Amino acid sequence: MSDIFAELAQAVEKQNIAGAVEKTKEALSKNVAPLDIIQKGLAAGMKNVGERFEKGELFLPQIMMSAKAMNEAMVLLTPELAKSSSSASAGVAISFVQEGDIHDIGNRLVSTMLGANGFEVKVLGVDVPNEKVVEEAKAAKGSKVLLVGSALMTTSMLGQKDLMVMINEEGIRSKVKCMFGGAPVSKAWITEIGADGTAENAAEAVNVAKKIM
Ligand code: HCB
Repeated sequence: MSDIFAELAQAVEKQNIAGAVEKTKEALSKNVAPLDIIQKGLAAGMKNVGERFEKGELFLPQIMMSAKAMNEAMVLLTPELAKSSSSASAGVAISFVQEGDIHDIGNRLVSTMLGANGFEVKVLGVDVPNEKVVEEAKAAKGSKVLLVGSALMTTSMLGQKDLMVMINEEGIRSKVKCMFGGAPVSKAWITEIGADGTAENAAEAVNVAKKIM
């Protein structure tokens, strides 16, 4: 079984878009759990890509192709994750990538997983201004609201602090829970900005979301 995970990771690392799709189909046909395909295979490959980018072994065009390979595989996996969807309403999740940031792979994973676990997910997309997040949170009044923000850059992460200030000033802090994530986000940062939680991956994000709601 570990072979298929290594092959999935390798397809992402080698920017093999068709290969990532084929290996995902193969894994699904062998009844490998969709979440394992993502976490043990595709996302593990993406992690290696990030590390090699940091060492200067890979360049931006290659990363874009790896990201495409991962996203194409996710097209197959998203409906599979939705099949196990629970019908209980865990609340409304407003999901977004912070302003100035277009990294959406992780945010999409987290959004998909929350949707498959009873949350009604509203996806705002990438490069989202805080004003838009606050507007959506206010519009969702009456429901339990969870803000699910992602930031992959140390620069865009600062927007999370601004968002916390803004929701306090707008008087909606008591109505929303705030879960932020992304590679630079740490527990210390969450405490510093007064948010409610963070998670290292999509499965943990579901647990944290349920706990803080
Ligand atoms: Co990009 N990039 N990038 N990039 N990129 C990073 C993020 C760097 C860390 C790489 C580096 O230099 N070491 C770096 C940021 C440095 C910094 O600020 N400290 C960086 C940079 C600098 C840039 C550009 C500025 C490069 C340039 O143009 N010179 C540019 C920025 C564009 C912009 O946003 N304005 C850029 C562009 C790109 C792409 C387009 C080539 C591509 C993104 C494609 C896409 O997303 N559609 C890309 C990628 C892929 C990466 C790396 C290699 C991987 C990110 C990724 O997808 N990881 C990344 C390196 C790294 O992260 N170490 C690199 C896989 C996913 C599954 O993990 O962490 O996103 P994740 O999400 C996890 C987890 O964090 C958690 O669960 C997720 C699922 O398991 N989670 C949450 C996420 N959100 C959560 C929210 C919650 O509430 C809870 C949990």
